[in-house]
Amino acid sequence: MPSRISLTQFFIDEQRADRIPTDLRLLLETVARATAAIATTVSKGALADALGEAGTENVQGEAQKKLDVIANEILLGANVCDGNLAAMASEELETIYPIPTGYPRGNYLLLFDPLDGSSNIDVNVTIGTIFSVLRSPRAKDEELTEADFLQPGRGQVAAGYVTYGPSTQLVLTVGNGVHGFTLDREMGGFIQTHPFMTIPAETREYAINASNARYWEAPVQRYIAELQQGKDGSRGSDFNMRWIASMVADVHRVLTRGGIFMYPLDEKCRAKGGKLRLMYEANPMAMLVEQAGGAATTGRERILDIVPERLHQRVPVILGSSDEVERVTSYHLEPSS
Ligand code: AFP
Repeated sequence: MPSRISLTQFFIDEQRADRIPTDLRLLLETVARATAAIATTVSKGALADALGEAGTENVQGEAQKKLDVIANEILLGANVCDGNLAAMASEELETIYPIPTGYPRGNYLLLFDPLDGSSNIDVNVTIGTIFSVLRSPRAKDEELTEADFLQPGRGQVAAGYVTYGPSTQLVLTVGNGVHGFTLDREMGGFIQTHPFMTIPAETREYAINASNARYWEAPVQRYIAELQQGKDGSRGSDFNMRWIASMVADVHRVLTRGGIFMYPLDEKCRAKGGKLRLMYEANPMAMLVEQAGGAATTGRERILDIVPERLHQRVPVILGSSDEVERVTSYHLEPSS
């Protein structure tokens, strides 16, 4: 067995190398502990009465599952009192959640999708939590507004996700590569199992919801048609397709063995700007993918350069192995597109 370090040891090493300050380290440890608690509930499933509908809707008009609500409450509750945050924002909350008066305030903003892949909860397929950390632009005694969160993703100081699958894995970056950790339930903590994850530039695997094919724009139609023609077409090689319908699990596969993941702009989601949320889905995943040597665009621009206009803004997402992302992006940028 290779010798392995705990998440705490990893953070201490990063701190000693001056790559993260103490307050960011403590914040990320709190997030990790919260996700371990979510993992416990996820793994109990029906035994914890955690499956099924909550009977409520979130701000996006989507029916909430019980686990959406439970995961959101665990993350809010764990992070409210540790003194490292100025405010939080969640897919499940209409607006921002400033740290209430009476609790110490810190220097960071935490954004999260508490439970990504809700449609997979009841069928026992991998789901996850996605998070992003930004610097607060305000002094600790100043009130925050939603506008303080609207920073381009390139300003993230940390980003990560946790997959609740056959094992629970935390994948994160603080700007020095991407590191994967597996939850050891007996020891009660995360252990580094995947140091410096990298995405190969080339791939023969793609992920897209093909049932939307008739709504896609011409560059996506062209790209996917070429992949499907395989070795009989211009690409001269066969491509395989996978679609889990939990972004967190599809991106985890890309980070583990390469691939391209796409939720592009289409006629179905054009009015909303895309399907996936910029601030707590696309941005953290784009930072992780770029840190792992991959690329992430909307088809027309780098995701991390987008200046957000709204907290719950949606964007098209194309990310993964750089050769493929660059190819499909170049199709979008051709003058006829
Ligand atoms: P939830 O936010 O409801 O969990 O939706 C999951 C998701 O945003 C993302 O994780 C998937 O990639 C995508 O939706 C799946 O969308 P389709 O239902 O169109 O396959």
